[in-house]
Amino acid sequence: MKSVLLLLGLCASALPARAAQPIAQRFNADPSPHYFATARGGGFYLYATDDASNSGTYWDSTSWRLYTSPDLQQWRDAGAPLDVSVFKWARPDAKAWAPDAVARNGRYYFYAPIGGDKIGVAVADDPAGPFHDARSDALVDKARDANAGAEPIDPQVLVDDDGQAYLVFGTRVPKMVRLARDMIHLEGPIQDIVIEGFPKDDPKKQYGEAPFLHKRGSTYYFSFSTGWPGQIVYATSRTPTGPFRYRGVILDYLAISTNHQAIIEHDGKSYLFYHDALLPGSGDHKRSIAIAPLTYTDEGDIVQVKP
Ligand code: FUB
Repeated sequence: MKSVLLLLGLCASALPARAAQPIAQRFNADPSPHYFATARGGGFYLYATDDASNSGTYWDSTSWRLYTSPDLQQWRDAGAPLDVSVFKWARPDAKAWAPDAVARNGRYYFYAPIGGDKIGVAVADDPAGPFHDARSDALVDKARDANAGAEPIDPQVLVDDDGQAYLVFGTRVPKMVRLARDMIHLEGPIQDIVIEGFPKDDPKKQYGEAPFLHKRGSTYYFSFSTGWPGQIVYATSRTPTGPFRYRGVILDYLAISTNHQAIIEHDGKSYLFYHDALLPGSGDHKRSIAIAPLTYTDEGDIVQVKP
């Protein structure tokens, strides 16, 4: 463990000196990074949309990809821990988009948008799988659940310090719902997330997709993409449910139609994961995940990342 921490210290200072590098030579997108302490030891697990297996004309891959790393620098392609066939209720050609994962109750829960109108939850004893459907139906279903929104995609989960888990998701209108302690049932109604204070002189500052809720100290940070193409921006609140107040830009527009971020903190340092067009042959549907150091001012503002 000590050697992992030492390596992290080294790589955190090394990250700013490098131009943006893809974490793999395989197209991937929509990062969901985590540090998981397993029985085998601790390590980073990065779940992703698998752009390598899509048609190149749409985000129509049907499986997710996993990458692992001891140090955030060297990444190993750990294959496809699951695909949409895990969810028997999903159409076989359902699109597998931006996922998230959470360690809880000694197990690993995987939240998966399926086909643009449902979110499924799978569970495994190991972060590399095998995963199986934790229910026999969707966790969120546009046709079943009130206020699930037009497109319930991009699920992300924050487990707060008091143990309450919050699922955020959605396109164009950000949504939030509490999860039960078993992590596989909704608790209470799905609510719209309110974001106040968007700059009035910029109509493009709005919620698009890629919701991500994280906590630093007693502040809740809600980041998201403003659209297509999108900037990654953020808003903050003193409570997990908001309302959130717009604060600023984390990552400017990239030469790509989507932008999707995740933020993790490890060993006292923060990292922004995002995707960009970084490999030969890149395009809107062939993206690559990269990592950048993320810093905060003394006032808690996020310093804009310039890859
Ligand atoms: O990968 C498909 C979609 O593109 C994701 O669900 C969005 O967040 C955008 O990155």
